[in-house]
Amino acid sequence: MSEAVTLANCEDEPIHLPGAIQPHGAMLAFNQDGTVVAYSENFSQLLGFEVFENVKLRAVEAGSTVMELLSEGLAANGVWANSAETQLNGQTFDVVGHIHDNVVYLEFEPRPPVSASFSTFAQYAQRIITQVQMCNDVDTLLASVTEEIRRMTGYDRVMAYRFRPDQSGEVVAEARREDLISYLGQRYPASDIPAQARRLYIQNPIRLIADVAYTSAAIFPARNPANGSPFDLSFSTLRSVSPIHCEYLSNMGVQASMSVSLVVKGKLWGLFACHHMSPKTLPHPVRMSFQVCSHVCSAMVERLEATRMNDIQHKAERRLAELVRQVREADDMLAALAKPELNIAELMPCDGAAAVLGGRILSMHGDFGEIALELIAELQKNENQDMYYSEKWQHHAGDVASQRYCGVLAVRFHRDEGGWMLWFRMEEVHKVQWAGKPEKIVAQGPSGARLTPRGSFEAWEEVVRGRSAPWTEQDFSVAEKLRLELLELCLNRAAEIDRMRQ
Ligand code: BLA
Repeated sequence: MSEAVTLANCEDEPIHLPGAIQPHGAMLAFNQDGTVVAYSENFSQLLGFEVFENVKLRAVEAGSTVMELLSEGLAANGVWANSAETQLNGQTFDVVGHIHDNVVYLEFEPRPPVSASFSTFAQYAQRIITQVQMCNDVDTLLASVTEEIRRMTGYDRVMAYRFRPDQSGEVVAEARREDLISYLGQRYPASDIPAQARRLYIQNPIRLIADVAYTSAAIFPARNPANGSPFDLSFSTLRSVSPIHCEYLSNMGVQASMSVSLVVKGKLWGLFACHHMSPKTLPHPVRMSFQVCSHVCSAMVERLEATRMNDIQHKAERRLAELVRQVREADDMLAALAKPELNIAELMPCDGAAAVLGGRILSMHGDFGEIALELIAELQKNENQDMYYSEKWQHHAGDVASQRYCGVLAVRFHRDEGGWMLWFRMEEVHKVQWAGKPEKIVAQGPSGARLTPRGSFEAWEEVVRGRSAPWTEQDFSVAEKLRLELLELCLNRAAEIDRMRQ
């Protein structure tokens, strides 16, 4: 790589072109006629025979299983992935093949000693799938799968990491060795898993890092002679790891990791992230059974989320209809919008609300008189603005406590009499607390404290300070429906009063 990777430029690091692999395996790259175009520098040491650029692999050395796998890849028309198990250099290897950009790659991974047999792993995978199918909500699903993954693989910590709309993330489930601190509930900024890494995890759902303290094995030659470009290792299982991420893991006390992505509707929805405090790999067939589990989990999450969104919408619609009836039947419209049993704050997730009409203000879940006045004075400067929202509304008045309500959604339903409904959300930082005390176990690396869980949490706080959780389409839709109902009601009432006067 031409430029050193730093905290400032890591969004631009081409992590799919590292020019090297992790040295627990070795790699060969072939062109379409089966000649070796490149090999990792540790190949002969690991496999016990030499390969040369521009020369074909020899069956006497590589064995028939590898030759057959290679022939299959060469015969495929551009899209291919398969693997095989073989004995070479006195040990068992998983040979994992794929094609990318007209290059056939074979990766050789020595089988790590495993405590359980493959049939046990298959049973575990089957159990995960059965459990997943019995879960009725996403939280239970993630909690039970993290437990099962830990039992199945023996990683010291397994977390379910869920992305939020701004691409920041949250640890939503965790199974861990008892002596490790918990990261459950912690938030991390989007930059902890930069965009290019997230893209790769959609294409290639399993990422294994065997030992962060490794010295990488370079690919030779560094560029493909056919086109002068570096080899694109997007789909490789051994792809070398970003030094920044290695430093991040080391600072957490982690020496090996594996993540499995959850992809919902084509988007990276979350990850199962596994940590180990010493070097660790998992055999390819076990990773593959994981991949199946992750597909089943993803499909289930998609279904459960769709059902949940539907339920939320139906509930909101039912509440809205009830509230509208309550308002229609009341003489005092404002009081009817703010009744303790059912009021506008119940229509969407919020930390408080206010209804305003004719100079009267009724607050729900707090006292919003002062904020409401300031906000409305601001909004009424614009004659035509009937709806306004912000996640970071800046107060000019009010005490410190009220300034935490930086999320506002405002809807006007009566122009002449200043009729407004206001919903408030608190600053998110205020609602999320860091519970662990990781400073005690964390050493600082060359990039300083930023690449530690604590530093990372603080980076997230920095990004979201003065910002609430975002308002959603669902929130806008409920607010707008109520606005239209109230507009109509106000018009009807005005018409009635007119009729009575005539
Ligand atoms: C990758 N960062 C990752 C991955 C995770 C995280 C899960 C996937 C790879 C893996 O499984 O290890 C982040 N890991 C976390 C978080 C927790 C965790 C948030 O355990 C919380 C408990 N990382 C940074 C910064 C940069 C960065 C500041 O923190 C860059 C400026 C980069 N992270 C980075 C890169 C990758 C990554 C480049 C991809 C690594 C690769 O696949 O080569």
